[in-house]
Amino acid sequence: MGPGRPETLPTALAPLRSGDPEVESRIGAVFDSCILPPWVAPGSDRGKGVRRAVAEQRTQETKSGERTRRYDPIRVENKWRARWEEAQEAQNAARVQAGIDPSSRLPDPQKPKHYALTMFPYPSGDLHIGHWYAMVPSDAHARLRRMQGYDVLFPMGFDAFGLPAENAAIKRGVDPKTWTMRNIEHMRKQLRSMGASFDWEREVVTCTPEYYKWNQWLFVRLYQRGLAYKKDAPVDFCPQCNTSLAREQVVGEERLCERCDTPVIKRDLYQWFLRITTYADELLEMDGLQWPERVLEMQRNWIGRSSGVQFALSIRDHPDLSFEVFTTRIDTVYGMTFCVLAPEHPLVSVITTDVQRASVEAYQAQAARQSEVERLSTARQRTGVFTGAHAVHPLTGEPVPIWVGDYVLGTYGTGAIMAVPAHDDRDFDFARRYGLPIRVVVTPPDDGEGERTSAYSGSGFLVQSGPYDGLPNEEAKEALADAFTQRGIGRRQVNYRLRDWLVSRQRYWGTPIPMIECPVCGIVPVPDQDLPVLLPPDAAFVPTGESPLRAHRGFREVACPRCGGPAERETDTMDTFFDSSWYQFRYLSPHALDVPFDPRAASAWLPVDQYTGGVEHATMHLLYTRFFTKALRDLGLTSDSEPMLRLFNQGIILGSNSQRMSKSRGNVVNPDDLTAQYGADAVRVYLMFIGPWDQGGPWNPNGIEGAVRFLQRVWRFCADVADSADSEIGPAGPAERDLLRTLHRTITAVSRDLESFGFNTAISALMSLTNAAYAYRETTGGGGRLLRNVAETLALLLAPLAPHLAEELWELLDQEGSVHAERWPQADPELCREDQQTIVVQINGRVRDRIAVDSTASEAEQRAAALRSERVRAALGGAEPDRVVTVAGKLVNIVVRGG
Ligand code: ANZ
Ligand code: ZN
Repeated sequence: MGPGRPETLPTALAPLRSGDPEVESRIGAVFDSCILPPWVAPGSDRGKGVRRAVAEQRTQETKSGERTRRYDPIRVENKWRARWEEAQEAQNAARVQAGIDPSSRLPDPQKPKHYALTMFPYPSGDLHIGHWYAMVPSDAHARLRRMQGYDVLFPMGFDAFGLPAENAAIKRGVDPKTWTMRNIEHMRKQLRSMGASFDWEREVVTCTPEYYKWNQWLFVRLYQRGLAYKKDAPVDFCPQCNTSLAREQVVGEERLCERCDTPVIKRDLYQWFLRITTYADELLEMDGLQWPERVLEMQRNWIGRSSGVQFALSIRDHPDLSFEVFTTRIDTVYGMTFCVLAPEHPLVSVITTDVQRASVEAYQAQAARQSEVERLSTARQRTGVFTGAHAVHPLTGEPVPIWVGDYVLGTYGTGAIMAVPAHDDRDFDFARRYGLPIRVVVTPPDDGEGERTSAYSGSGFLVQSGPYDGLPNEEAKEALADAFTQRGIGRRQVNYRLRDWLVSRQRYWGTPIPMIECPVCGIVPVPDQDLPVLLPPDAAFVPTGESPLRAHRGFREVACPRCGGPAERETDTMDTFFDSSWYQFRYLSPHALDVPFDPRAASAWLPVDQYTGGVEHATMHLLYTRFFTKALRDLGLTSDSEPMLRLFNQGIILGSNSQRMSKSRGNVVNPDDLTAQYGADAVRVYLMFIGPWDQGGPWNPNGIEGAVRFLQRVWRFCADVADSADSEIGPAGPAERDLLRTLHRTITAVSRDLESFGFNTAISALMSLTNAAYAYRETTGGGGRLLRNVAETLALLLAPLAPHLAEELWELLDQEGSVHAERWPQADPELCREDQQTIVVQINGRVRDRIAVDSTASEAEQRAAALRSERVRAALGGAEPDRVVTVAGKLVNIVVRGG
């Protein structure tokens, strides 16, 4: 638990009661202890003098019109950003003086650490409103943690390798590096305009040799540990452009090449893989992770562990041939009425009969153009074609027709299935379409008679299953698995959907894979002292079907590090997800020259305490980085097993017409324009006010005006408070107590909401407080010190949300130092409570107790409180009251007959 939480406060204060003289002194004490510096504490003449002087000066300024009565966000924000940067520089300089490298400093041992990480952007050139929506609330949360006393690490960088840079190079003739670096330059400025508290001295840019050298170093370590290997694997390939394509370049259902609209085909290439499957089971352990359940569920599905039985089917007329199938429902084996091979299954061409050959081959060609996702889509019709061949049922010896169908994937299980249409939806559809028999072998809870309109996948008892008839199907599963094992025709098997991670890209703009192939020595990693393998600046991008680096002889031709003979460099580059799999480590010592990261910094700062970013990364990035952390652990580089403890996924911000923002829809909101017009704080507050952060929502052009008005109102209120000389505290009446209660309840609510990313409700609580303060001032016309307390607290509570304005208010209220260096305010639970009133409790007319209840308590609540009283319960001695009479705010009389 972090410091500054209300729970940690002592609660030894007496309840406040109407007319209680205690109230006066209690409120007085609150004012005394309110967040004023000592020199303006009550009774300090010096403070009074200063304050009076300041007030007079302000009045002068106002009279002479020098001081505008409106908040000017642009001027103020520029002023504070400049000051913050100065202060940051000064702090860094001081650290350097003290022998500490600010970019790799360890957490302050006096404070709990908090590593706040938000997904780093791709340097596309322009920060759009979605970036703001991702980063601003993350910044607000990091700022809250700082004020709560944590030593916060909040870095930022650029995920700078990737396809768009290369495409820009091809399209515009700029080289990818120039394009990327120019974009980064621009985006840094935009990020600064947000007023976010990033630790810029820790910035990483993944396309710099300083960074990617360590990609290569890690790649070699993974290779040495057997976690990286090379094998033939299919890629999407455009026969027209003569190049392999990245997934993003294959568009639409028809799977066309993005550039020329030619249907994409699969081609085998010799490529690098990372053995993420080694960690499949460990990746399923998610106990300590405070991540959204849907992300965990997506990861579980992606990993897709399933246990079942794998067994062989022999083929009629091919005595020497057989194929294996994998099933999770061996209990339904008597219901197998056909089986299906994936179109790419090697046996297809061998067993297909001459009559069927033409249609089978046409089907295979068409299937090669589909993606796996499409093949698995439940919306699609399941299609297939008969091979003309038959398998033999392993238990009954009956012939089973063998089909080819693209709903069976070549890459999962054995690439072949036993089809049980009565109990599997996919098989049911298929059987219906092609008129194949459907045999029920597990009885549904109803009688199972009559024609079925869908597969039954629930549990039941076995029928038409020979010796297994009558067994509950779960038992039959075990019995059949045992029988197959004993008879040597099958075995229990666990399968995963997860595949090893294909990291080779036939692309230029990525980290060169640091491997050399020698005709004598085979694959030889580039020795550490030769790292980084630099990306040559002068490579051609003309797509040739191979990696652009292949055409660069100076890069490709190299002496074998082992035997010195002529050898070739690997010319593929790494998937950019490699870069982002460990960037949270590099932030800890971004300029380290001889290690990828300082292990002391890693053990002090990691794991990340709060990660924020889009849910679109649920399976790729978020799974890869978990895998990397485990691999780094096994390489002895870290002691952590998980990279990020808490994860929050923000929603998506839509156009004002509730559609996704896009240039073609004309509903794009440009944050630069908004910031120039309204200031960053207004944009920040509006974005956080739209709705719950995980839900996003449509942009409302009027909403931003509302945010502006709110900030203006807060400023005006604080400016007025600053201008008015402090009046002594008057008699503390109900109005004062109400405002004080609202103030402390607001502290509680805002603290709770900001901690749990409830920014919208936090802001509305601050709006209510502002309204309450205005209303109080209007009705009472006074309350200088109380209003000052409110103003100061408002500045503190607004600091994470509207950091510039809060800073300005803090200065306006004559406070020293930065508001962001202040402690987060703490609510006094006693002041949060309702006023109390005393109620007399009688049993049969005799007074038994006096209890305190909230003055707003209903009669029912008073009655309940009376019945809870220890004394009353003792006097009742377990007897049930016959009747309870309540006089609101005064008396509860309990009537017990015969009592
Ligand atoms: C017979 C059967 C009967 C099946 C039944 C299911 C229900 P999970 O849980 O995802 O592992 N299958 C096996 N290999 C496949 C492949 N390469 N492509 C498509 N489907 C494949 O799914 C395992 C089940 O999916 C297996 O169990 C198999 O169908 C199918 F009432 O076998 B079953
Ligand atoms: Zn060699």
